[in-house]
Amino acid sequence: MTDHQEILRGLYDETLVGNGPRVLELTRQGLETGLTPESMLFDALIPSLEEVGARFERGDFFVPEMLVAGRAMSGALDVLRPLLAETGAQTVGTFLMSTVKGDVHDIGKNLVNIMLEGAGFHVIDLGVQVSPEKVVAGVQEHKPDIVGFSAFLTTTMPMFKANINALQKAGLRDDVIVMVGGAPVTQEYADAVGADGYAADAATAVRKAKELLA
Ligand code: B1M
Repeated sequence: MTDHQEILRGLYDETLVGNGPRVLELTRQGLETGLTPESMLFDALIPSLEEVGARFERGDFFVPEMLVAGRAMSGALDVLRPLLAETGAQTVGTFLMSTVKGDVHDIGKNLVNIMLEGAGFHVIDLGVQVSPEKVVAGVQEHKPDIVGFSAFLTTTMPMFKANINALQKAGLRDDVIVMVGGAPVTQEYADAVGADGYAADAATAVRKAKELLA
């Protein structure tokens, strides 16, 4: 195995067991030896979390294992963030992002934010478990071009509709483009709740956001 393959393998394995310090060390080592942030993300870190999810579904992993794996990934993302978001591009629009009420997952949302920033968007992140009231207040304060909602659980996806209804009630729906996404979300679901756009991953989210603004 080459050094790079060993680092990628290490990143995958150590994320899987939630060894945060080792994941950080390997991320830095990867950068020092010329691995790209994209390769570390898409060839090791994300596949590892997918495996964590698969093990959780099979009953081989429980919430604590998911938690430490998630933390390990977040640590790596902190190191990669400035590199992924490096851009000379001018601001192409303002994006107000949040994970919906009842949902604490934020890694996917953060990755979308990083990619949007890298493409020149000004991103305002309201965080996780964000209520429709906070979304409305955020839109009033920041006047974004696009409002993005992430949901990662089938039980929290209905919050998309609640958020869109709240925007409607506040008279703001026609002022903003609404995008939705997250692991269980589909184009059909996005259409059914009346969102303007959907994307399955961070790179597609950037493409879609630009398309919707054009
Ligand atoms: Co949770 N969890 N979790 N979890 N967790 C999932 C999502 C799950 C799929 C695992 C599984 O069963 N296979 C499952 C959901 C099943 C379902 O409803 N369909 C699940 C469950 C059940 C739960 C709990 C209910 C477990 C429990 O308590 N019994 C609980 C819920 C807590 C809550 O929110 N109220 C829970 C808790 C947790 C932790 C806290 C332990 C931790 C979260 C850590 C964190 O986020 N800070 C965690 C983790 C780590 C996961 C998995 C393993 C990894 C998620 C992740 O970060 N993926 C996950 C399994 C999996 O996804 N395979 C799982 C990597 C990330 C890069 O991908 O999140 O899909 P993803 O984001 C993508 C796209 O979705 C898209 O782009 C992103 C980047 O490419 N995208 C958008 C995201 N937002 C977008 C917005 C857009 C466009 C695209 O436009 C606006």
